[in-house]
Amino acid sequence: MTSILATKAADADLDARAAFLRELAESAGAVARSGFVRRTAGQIVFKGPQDFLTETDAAVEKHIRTRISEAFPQDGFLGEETGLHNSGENVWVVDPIDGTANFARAIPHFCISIAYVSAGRTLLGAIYNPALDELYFAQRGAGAELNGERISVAVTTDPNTACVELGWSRRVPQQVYIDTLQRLLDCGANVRRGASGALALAYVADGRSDCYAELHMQPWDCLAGLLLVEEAGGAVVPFLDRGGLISGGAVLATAPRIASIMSHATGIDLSGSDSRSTSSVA
Ligand code: LIP
Repeated sequence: MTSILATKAADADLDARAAFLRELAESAGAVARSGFVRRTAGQIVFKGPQDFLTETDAAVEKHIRTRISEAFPQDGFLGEETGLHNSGENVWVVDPIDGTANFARAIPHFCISIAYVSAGRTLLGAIYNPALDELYFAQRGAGAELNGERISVAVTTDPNTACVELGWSRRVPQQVYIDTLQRLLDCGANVRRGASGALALAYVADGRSDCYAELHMQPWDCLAGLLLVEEAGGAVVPFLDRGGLISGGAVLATAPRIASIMSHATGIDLSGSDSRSTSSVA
């Protein structure tokens, strides 16, 4: 009886967090949108070569962190801009503006990415694109959705018809990136880069893209998107099982029928993943 009551209490807690997260993603998006329309070139600060920090990054992360600490004061917080606070079993992992390089140059392709991780598993993920008012949301075991409508990955079987996005950053040697790009092109894939890894993962979840690969991503860039793809029926790397929350790591998230080809072309191993679709990988 106790275990049944405990399970019901855990389910109720997660549902409450899910409702909180949906509203938080949209309120954070309103802060980002107001910063985007107000922005001027002078607001850009470089954290490093090709690494941008805008005033809006800081404002959005402060908004998110404040709301989480008010609602769930015992939870941990890991943000791209302010780092780790109050680590523990339950932690929120946040990229306030993913696609900062786009945001900094007034390109409307950016998002807020928020994941909720408990006991080493991502249970909730939200990716909100304020420019298009598109909210992607996933709860483990309950599917993935875009603006409340269920979504699923593409059914693409032929890499010659595939649209693949390959992420880039200075964290990976340039020749490794170029070699990976060459192997994907040799598969016949159309390869693009949109400079927002989180949005790219969301697009795999709803079938706009067939695969997203990046040789190193930070946890705040990818955890929400990996849950979206998994809940939408895709194959994903076991990012957290490989220590990704601390060190980041390689990311592959793909339509299941081209998963083995994409894994071979990118050199990113999908084994060990508990993605439902991995077993159905061709
Ligand atoms: C982005 C990442 C993406 C990478 C981009 C950029 P940011 O993060 O989400 O994976 O390819 O170059 O690093 O810095 O815009 O939050």
